Amino acid sequence: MKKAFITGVTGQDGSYLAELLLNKGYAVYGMVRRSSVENYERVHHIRDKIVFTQGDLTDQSSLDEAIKEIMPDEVYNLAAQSFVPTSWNQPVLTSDVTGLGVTRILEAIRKYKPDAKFYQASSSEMFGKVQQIPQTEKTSFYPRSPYGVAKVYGHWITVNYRESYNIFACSGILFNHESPRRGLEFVTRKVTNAVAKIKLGLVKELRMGNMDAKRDWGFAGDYVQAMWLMLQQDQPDDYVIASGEIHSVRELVELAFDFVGLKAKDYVITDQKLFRPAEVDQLIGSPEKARKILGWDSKVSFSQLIQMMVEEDLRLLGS
Ligand code: NDP
Ligand code: GDR
Repeated sequence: MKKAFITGVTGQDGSYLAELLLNKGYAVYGMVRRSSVENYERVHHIRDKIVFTQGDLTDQSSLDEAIKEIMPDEVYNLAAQSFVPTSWNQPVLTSDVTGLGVTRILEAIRKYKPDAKFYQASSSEMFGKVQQIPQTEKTSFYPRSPYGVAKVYGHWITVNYRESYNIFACSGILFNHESPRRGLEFVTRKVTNAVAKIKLGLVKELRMGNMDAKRDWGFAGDYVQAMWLMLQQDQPDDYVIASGEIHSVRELVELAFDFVGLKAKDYVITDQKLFRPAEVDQLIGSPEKARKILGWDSKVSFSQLIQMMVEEDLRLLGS
């Protein structure tokens, strides 16, 4: 039985990836941070099937011990301080967790299980102020937040450990992917949750930041398949994972209100406090390489995704 170790297993992607790997017959080990209240919401339905180990990406010895004890065949590094606005409030923490954390886990692999295959959760935020449209594996990086900068470091240290130590290390450059399990502060979930609350009469307005920003959005359940596929290839490599479609935040908001028969203009207020110090105006990825080599494609469309999220938020709030 293959063993997989997931950091960030309590996060959106960690929960979908754990489900996928369990279905494929893997023994799944997940790293969790100690906190004063338990945080297993996204994995509660598979909690008894995962072996949890305590650790933190800022703590080398916990990573060393985890790798030494588990001796995993595959390691998926999904843990990060992943919310872009927080990276301006906590730039040093973000660099430490999201950037240096990658070196720490690679060091643990190099020392104790060098033949483990490694997946790094890189991000389209590395493209930031885009140098090419659409963005591919060859497009230069120009990050626009401390988060984006930390991810560029994580990407290159992954490439470097592959080249220096021959570790089977892959960097998946994933564009925004969402789901009903998305954190409430990210724009899609913030909008679908607010729309459901407005529909149910629980709140009266939705405060938004920059509605002109454009993103390439897909469904998290599709995107975790690409992570696994990367580690099943003969050679380690880096891949852009994207839908290849671009939509604005405004379109997202209007679509979500349309699904419940309301008009966005009656409820949305623009709030300057929600604008970012430096914005990523537009992102659109080319999934060509992933299509050709991994046989991967984004299946759930933008409109299906938003509908799924609105319906699930209505169901959750209604019950
Ligand atoms: P989430 O924010 O939902 O999950 C982040 C996970 O990291 C949580 O399990 C969190 O634990 C854990 N974590 C945070 N800090 C630490 C730490 N210091 N040590 C150990 N674990 C920690 O992110 P997603 O699931 O959306 O994203 C997964 C990864 O993919 C992240 O690295 C993200 O940056 C990256 N990414 C995400 C994209 C997206 O659109 N979703 C796109 C591209 C990249 P806890 O539950 O305790 O907070
Ligand atoms: P992003 O996602 O920064 O792309 O990072 P987010 O959903 O936070 O923002 C997307 C765009 O929407 C604009 N926006 C708002 N965003 C939020 N959160 N709240 C608002 O009220 C709001 N109004 C407008 C933002 O300005 C931005 O342009 C996500 C994270 O998951 C990262 O970890 C990941 O690496 C990237 O996606 C790819």
